[in-house]
Amino acid sequence: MVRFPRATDLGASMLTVYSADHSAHHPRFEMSDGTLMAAVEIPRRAEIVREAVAAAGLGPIVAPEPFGTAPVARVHAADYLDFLANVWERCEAAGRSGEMFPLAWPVPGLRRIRPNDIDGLLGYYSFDAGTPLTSGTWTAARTSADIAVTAADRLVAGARSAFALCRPPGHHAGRDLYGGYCFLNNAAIAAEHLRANGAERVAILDIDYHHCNGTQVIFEARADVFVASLHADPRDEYPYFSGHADEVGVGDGEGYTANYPLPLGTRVEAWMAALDHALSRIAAYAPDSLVVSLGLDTFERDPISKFRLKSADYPAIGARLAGLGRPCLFVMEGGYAIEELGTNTVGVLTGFCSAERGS
Ligand code: Q9C
Ligand code: ZN
Repeated sequence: MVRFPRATDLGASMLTVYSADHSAHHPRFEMSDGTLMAAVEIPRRAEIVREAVAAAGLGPIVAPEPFGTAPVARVHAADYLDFLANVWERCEAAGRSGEMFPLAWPVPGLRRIRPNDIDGLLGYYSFDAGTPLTSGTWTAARTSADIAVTAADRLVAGARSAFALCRPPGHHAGRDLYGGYCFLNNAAIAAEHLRANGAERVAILDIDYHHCNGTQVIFEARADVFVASLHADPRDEYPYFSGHADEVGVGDGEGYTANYPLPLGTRVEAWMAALDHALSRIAAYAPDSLVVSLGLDTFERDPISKFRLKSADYPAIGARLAGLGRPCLFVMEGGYAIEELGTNTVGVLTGFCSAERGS
């Protein structure tokens, strides 16, 4: 058990935005390894992080404010939002219950024409079969987005940092696609809120174990949001079809996407070297603020991941992020080693706060 200083000893404190609404999304199963397995993206994740934030005295924990549809609609297509809001009603009408999974997709060679049938719609708006959709998914995802916007709004008001305790996570979700346990792209929605409220340039640094295919595709053609990601090599790991080093942006966005695919088994030394490179790119970009997509599935005992970071490594990561000297919004993404998830998350956040005070 690694112990961290209480934030009262740290000097700096950080606001956390949290809501119990996440528990409306409580899948029992997910498709994995060719069968239905116990779901790993479960309510306990957010609760253990909330408990660790409180125990560490990181700072106040506040409820999200309802920001309405506008911030979400800057990122996601209207028909996709409509689908998510109404999908469960459609499922119930079709006599379905529990978890829903898609089984066919309009991949290249097939036609992307919106079907009427519920199973067709699930495939039309998704890119994997591993993401359970449940009766409470829309409520939870919608509040998760409000959490991100509420926390981003604190940066707009002048805060140096804030923590959006989002669940479900968001970084795999595209403009009109769900997948990877993600439905609404909370980090992208937060970045757009910062852009709409005075930030000229925003950088998103994604340190989740998996590549942020959703965040990348949302911003890849733009120069006003720089997206950098450290992740397992897509040749060997989900999401498989995105996150190679030669993906550097498209058109006006060329040069504003940076990918650091790392081998399975990567340890902290190599991971930190990639982080330093990403941070030097971000420093050169000189963003008004930084959004950190904070996944803790880089941890050595994560049940679905294969990096080897240890609990003692996370405060040092927070300190490096503080070294950028920019206001920083932390947005919760993945991390499935439930017992250590609170310790590891709060490790990054207290590491950031300690270094902020020191600077
Ligand atoms: N057998 C996030 O970390 N597939 N998403 C796992 C395991 C999906 C992870 C399969 C992993 C998605 C936000
Ligand atoms: Zn992940």
